[in-house]
Amino acid sequence: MRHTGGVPTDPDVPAADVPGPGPAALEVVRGDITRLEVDAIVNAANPSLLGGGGVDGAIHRAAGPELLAHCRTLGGCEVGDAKVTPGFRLPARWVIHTVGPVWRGGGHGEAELLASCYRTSLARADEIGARSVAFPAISTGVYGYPPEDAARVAVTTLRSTPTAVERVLLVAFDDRTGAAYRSALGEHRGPR
Ligand code: AR6
Repeated sequence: MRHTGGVPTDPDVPAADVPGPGPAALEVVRGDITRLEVDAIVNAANPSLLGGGGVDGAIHRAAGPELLAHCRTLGGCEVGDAKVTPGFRLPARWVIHTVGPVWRGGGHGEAELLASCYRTSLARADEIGARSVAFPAISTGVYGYPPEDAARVAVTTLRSTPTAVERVLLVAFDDRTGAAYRSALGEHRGPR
């Protein structure tokens, strides 16, 4: 018999408070992903995996040159896929590098490719046994994906993907992204 918080539940009747298959906790945090003490951080990389601007540049700077040396051995990464490296000098033990789609108006499979980034990153996190994972707002910077649309894809995909990851941090580097996540999560903050 299943137990929820010490209360016995009928195994044949799904309890209303049984969470979905996704991570138990989805939290919005403001700031620099490279500072976070989590098991794994996700990088919004490009197909070469050899570094770039935005969060990718920040992660490479903080991790040190060993990261680029390691990435050179990986043979790049397809859009929607993800590959793992150590975190080297980062507080995070691992970096999960994923490649988001470039926004081309929304009619070129962008949403499915972005969802695949979140799903595949969770799968990689499960492979390495990560329990806490921080995501940047993949594709919403240089790649031009509208933050509100991207936040909906992120939240919907994370909530519906079976995983052993317990805690996901959605890292907002700016106010617009933070608001987009709160709205996608169904949270509302005071009159503004
Ligand atoms: N911590 C958290 N989020 C950050 C940080 C940081 N330190 N720095 C930027 N962001 P982007 P993309 C936010 O452009 O759109 C690179 O050159 C940023 O404000 O980093 O997927 C790669 O090599 C935005 O909300 O990634 C690729 O060529 C989000 O991270 C290309 O950019 C994503 O913006 C990928 O573009």
